[in-house]
Amino acid sequence: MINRERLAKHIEELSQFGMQSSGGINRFSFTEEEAKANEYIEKLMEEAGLSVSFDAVGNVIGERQGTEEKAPIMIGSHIDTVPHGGKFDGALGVLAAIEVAQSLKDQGIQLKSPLKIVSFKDEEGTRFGFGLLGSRAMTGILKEEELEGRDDQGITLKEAMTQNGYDPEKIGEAKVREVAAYLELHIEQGKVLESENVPVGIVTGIAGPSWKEITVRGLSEHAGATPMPIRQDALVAASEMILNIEQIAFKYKDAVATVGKLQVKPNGVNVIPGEVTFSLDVRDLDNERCAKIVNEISEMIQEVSQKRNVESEIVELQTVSSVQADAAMQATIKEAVVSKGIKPISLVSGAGHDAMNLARICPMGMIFVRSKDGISHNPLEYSSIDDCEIATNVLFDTLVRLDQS
Ligand code: HGY
Ligand code: MN
Ligand code: MN
Ligand code: MN
Repeated sequence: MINRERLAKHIEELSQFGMQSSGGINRFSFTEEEAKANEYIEKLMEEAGLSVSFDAVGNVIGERQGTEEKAPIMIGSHIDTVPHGGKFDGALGVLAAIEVAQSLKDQGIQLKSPLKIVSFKDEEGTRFGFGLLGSRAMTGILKEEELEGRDDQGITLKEAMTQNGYDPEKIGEAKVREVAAYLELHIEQGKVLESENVPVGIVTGIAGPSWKEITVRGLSEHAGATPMPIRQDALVAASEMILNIEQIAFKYKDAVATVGKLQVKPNGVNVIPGEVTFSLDVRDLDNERCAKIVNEISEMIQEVSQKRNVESEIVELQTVSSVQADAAMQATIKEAVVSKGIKPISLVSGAGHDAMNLARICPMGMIFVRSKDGISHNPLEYSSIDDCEIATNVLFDTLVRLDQS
């Protein structure tokens, strides 16, 4: 069994790194707040008897030997956040993994398999336009040219890495040789477990995000002296596009599409917007349907541009394939859930996770923890310590079962 008071204390302590007066957390990759949070995680990992290292992109890795020389079982998640994020997204998964290691140590339990606990770098992609940096590097799909992504201050990921002592040319060294299995505990960030009245769930698959950046270029002119019929208003054009994006997404039952960021230039009260840049996030568990939706949106953007005499450019940020969780892993998690007397509920993850990348190199399984009101990416994000304790015990139990299988 795990120690719920210790877990609760660590959730509170970690949440203080990047905490804003609004109650939201800003803890972005390669920032001071994140560096301090990583030091805190490093300390907890060492207390839990793990030998800790930082790899070539800044993943924090805690390792524990097994009694047998074999591929490690990996448990991971992330501690970086979205802007004004909550206390649990990613953080709970990392702290639960450390709590499992600490409990193994406290109880003197030796596993056959080596154990690797990972706090992945930049899962959210808040700063540089694409996410899952750490798990992409660890699974060998991160390319050096991808480090050109810029944050809102114009700093590239490459520059941020260098400023923090990492060599962008060495990202290939982060690639892991082999992993026996990957497990991730994460908050659900949706309403299914709450509606089923269960504290934990078994993830069947993860819908991969497709991100684009759209720039609409019109003509900045005088707001008072330019008659309506001759305007090339980039913001009105973008607004029509964004409403159409919503309508296109509604056409596909399980798809979602979101415009989360928007910048207007020159952003003056008395200036007709000449240029607007906005983000697009499209998700559907079916990869083909996701591509079809993105295509339909791209065609619509060109049609609206023509009609409104503006130019539009669509830049690819990231497209992550949707993945299925390994059937045997799902079955093992289900055994652990049932052994605790809990109704086994299986569900899809609409949110993306590092597990999507690990699923390409080894069997992957995810354990979901109930989210109050399904809220996430919001300071109101909350999972009860009861549910966190139950889920962490399911994680512990699943690890021991995997090790014995
Ligand atoms: O965007 C996501 O789905 C995750 O929060 N990174
Ligand atoms: Mn402690
Ligand atoms: Mn998130
Ligand atoms: Mn997350």
